[in-house]
Amino acid sequence: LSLTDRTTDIGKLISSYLENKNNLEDHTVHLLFSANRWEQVPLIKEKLNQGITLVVDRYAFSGVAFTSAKENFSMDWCKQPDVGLPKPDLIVFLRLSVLEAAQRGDFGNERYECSAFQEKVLQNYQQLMKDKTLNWKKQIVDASKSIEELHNEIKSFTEAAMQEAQNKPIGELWK
Ligand code: 2DT
Ligand code: MG
Repeated sequence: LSLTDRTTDIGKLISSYLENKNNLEDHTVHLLFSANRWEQVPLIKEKLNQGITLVVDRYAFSGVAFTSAKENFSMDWCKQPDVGLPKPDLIVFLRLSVLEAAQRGDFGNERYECSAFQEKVLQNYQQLMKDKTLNWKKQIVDASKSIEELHNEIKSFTEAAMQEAQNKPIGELWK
């Protein structure tokens, strides 16, 4: 499951913002990213209640890390719209240096894809990872490996988390 879902009405607004085709006020776009998650919560809950494991890209952590990299946005303010979202059972940070990311296809075409901003975002992630109420995978994963290697590595430690989550109710994020 990909969050951001760029196909909904809200997702399309976000997508053109990221492609620099429109401009949105900073608070507004932050709230739209959050709304884009909330609109998927019924589906997320339905799947989880069917016993389906969801692998979600980015989620609220990117919301906070990216917006609070802008001037005059506190991390606390950035978290509020996402308070109460389904809480992940495990969060994995995949680390790629800005240099390597820049060498990958298409880097630089979208908003936020510039090195100085990405460094600020990284610092915000490091701040978010200190939160002991969340199950961050302690070891940061080196994302420069091949897809196959990454798949195997991530699979090796997610199976335990999946087992553990099986009989637990869905938690609430940052609440
Ligand atoms: P993708 O490359 O994954 O499509 O992300 N972003 C993402 C935010 O600023 N706030 C959010 O809540 C989320 C989920 C990160 C495109 C860019 O959107 C940023 C990169
Ligand atoms: Mg992208």
